[in-house]
Amino acid sequence: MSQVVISGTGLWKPQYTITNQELVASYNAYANKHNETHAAEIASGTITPKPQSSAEFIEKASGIKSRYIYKKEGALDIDRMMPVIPQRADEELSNQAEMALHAAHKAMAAANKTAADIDAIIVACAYTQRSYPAIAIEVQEALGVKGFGFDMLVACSAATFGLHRAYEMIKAETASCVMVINPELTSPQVNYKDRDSHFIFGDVSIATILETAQTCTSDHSYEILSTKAQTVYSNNIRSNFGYVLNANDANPLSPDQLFFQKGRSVFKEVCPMAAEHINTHLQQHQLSPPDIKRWWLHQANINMNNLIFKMLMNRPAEGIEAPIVLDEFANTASAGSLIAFNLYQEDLVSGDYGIICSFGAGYSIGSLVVRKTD
Ligand code: CO8
Repeated sequence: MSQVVISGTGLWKPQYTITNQELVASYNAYANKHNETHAAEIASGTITPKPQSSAEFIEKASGIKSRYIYKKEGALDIDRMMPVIPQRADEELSNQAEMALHAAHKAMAAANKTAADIDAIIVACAYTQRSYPAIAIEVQEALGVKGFGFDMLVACSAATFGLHRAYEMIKAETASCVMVINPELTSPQVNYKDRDSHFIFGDVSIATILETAQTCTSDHSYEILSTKAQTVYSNNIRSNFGYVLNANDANPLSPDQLFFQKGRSVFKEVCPMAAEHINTHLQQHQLSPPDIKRWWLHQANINMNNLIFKMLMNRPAEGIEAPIVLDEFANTASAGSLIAFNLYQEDLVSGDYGIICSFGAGYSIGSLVVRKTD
């Protein structure tokens, strides 16, 4: 059976950023105005005042200093607290297809591939902006790729689960070269009026090309030894937004329809699950944590990554052993581990082992054990 390799990735960052300081200044001004407007209800105890946010808390609790945002206008406006993304006509490229194409072109250049080489496109992310036609088919059309494309949603693990599907398709010989794209447009689901979650997410797009070792011509490629997926149902991270709200007569933009979580519980429950998952996966290849040269872990919280690394290695990570990209990107839903892979892999040498691992909403955990090729 053919060896499957990752032959190239492409990372696209939006042109706009929001620092913690900017975000907190806007939220605090919004909270002050809200509390002044509702002073009487607050005094009578019918509503609770909005608490203040803090840039220091955000950095210490999460490792996040800044985030990219697809459109900045509106996100910091205290009378709106939501980016302005004008609706496009059906004939125009959708926002997510546009984001996907930026990353796709970079991945194709890194892997030395043209549209004619690609058999299938998977768009995998936490949300797609519409149900159909699939964003993947729109991207396929824009690139001129023959074959097929489909979208899949697995929240934080959409990217790794997308890579699993691509790996299996190549192994099954239903495709020989597959591009997985994660256009994570998270900002429209962020509740910028909520102190506990307004800082968590950023927008980004990343694409990864998988193919058989025989066709690979790129400078840096990684054989995928195997993939491993796990899901365990949890209500601790939820997004209730969906089409049935129409029939529920519910407000699709009310806070309980946007992203919300019990962050402490997620932290406590997911860290041991992820550590055990990684250990089990490595054992399948007679490997143990010290054999791993690079850990491209999910990027939700720096303290989670530090804890998981310590659970596996009994020591803190050094240098770029388990790179953190949260400071620049924040949590980019499924894209985080692949951003870390994109930015921190070229220095590895032939035979070095690495692991890509996502963990989060669902709960869902996905991993790939890889080895740098000759
Ligand atoms: N400023 C100041 N204080 C704050 C702030 C703030 N912004 N936010 C919270 N606090 C307060 C709390 O209210 C609390 O106050 P008190 O003690 O009075 O109750 C205090 O600070 C401590 O709060 P926490 O215990 O909640 O703080 P933590 O240290 O746990 O940090 C985190 C909070 C950062 C949320 C942390 O728990 C965490 O990151 N947990 C892991 C979460 C995780 O992995 N989530 C997965 C996210 S889902 C995902 O990755 C993909 C989903 C799909 C994409 C969705 C796109 C929108």
